[in-house]
Amino acid sequence: TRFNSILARTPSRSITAGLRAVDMGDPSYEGVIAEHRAYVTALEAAGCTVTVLPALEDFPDSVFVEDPALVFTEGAIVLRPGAPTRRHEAGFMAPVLAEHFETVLHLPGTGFADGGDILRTADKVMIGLSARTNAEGAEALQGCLKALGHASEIVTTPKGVLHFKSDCSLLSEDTVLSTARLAASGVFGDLRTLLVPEGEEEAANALRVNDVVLVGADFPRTIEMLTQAGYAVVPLATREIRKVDAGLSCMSLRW
Ligand code: CIR
Repeated sequence: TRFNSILARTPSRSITAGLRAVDMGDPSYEGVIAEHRAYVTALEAAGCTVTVLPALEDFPDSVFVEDPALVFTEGAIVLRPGAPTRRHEAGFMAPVLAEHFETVLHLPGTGFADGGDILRTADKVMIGLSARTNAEGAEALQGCLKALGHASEIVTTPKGVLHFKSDCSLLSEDTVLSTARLAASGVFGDLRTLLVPEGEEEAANALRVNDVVLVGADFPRTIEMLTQAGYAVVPLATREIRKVDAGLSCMSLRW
């Protein structure tokens, strides 16, 4: 799959109050802005047109646009984020999606689903149950995916991992980059898995865009492994966004 279009959102000053499981200190606003700017530049260099939406100060985590929606060339789905402080981000995404897609579906019911829990592979969409995505949300999402023509499968995210995709990313049609703990759960079946070296678990949230793979610059052994395997790696700074449990996939919606 090649991507042409991308949605992103300028980080808000309130990003310093972003959600995190373990407090390693607040991220610096200027630092996050710099990381975001380099990210957008890299996506443009990969051949995509990037629309950068205005910051939403009332929503500290709103820079992470991957979570409130899910997009395909066939249409978009407005999700219902599992974190109470993030729930209204979906309402801000809906009109934006309407400008870009003919078909915009809304997750029915009252369940929760975060985009960070959703991995698209060559033949299906995997939905990871997590503290943010519950069974009701995942099942409702399966209905929306079916309407857009996509088969899906509900799987489990390892305990203590924020999102399914915190621990994996798709590198090509048949290859997944994964942490050892997630791969060990057997969810990937026939897919080839490349494991991130121990101690670099956060590098698993990489982002393949067209001919390049964006990888956190703090993970030299993962960068080396992917380079050896023939991937064109673009290292990007993630020091600040990591303080609020984010990685490279979280900051964009791609189709
Ligand atoms: C959160 O806890 O929701 C944010 N601080 C981080 C979201 C990361 N999103 C993603 O991995 N898709």
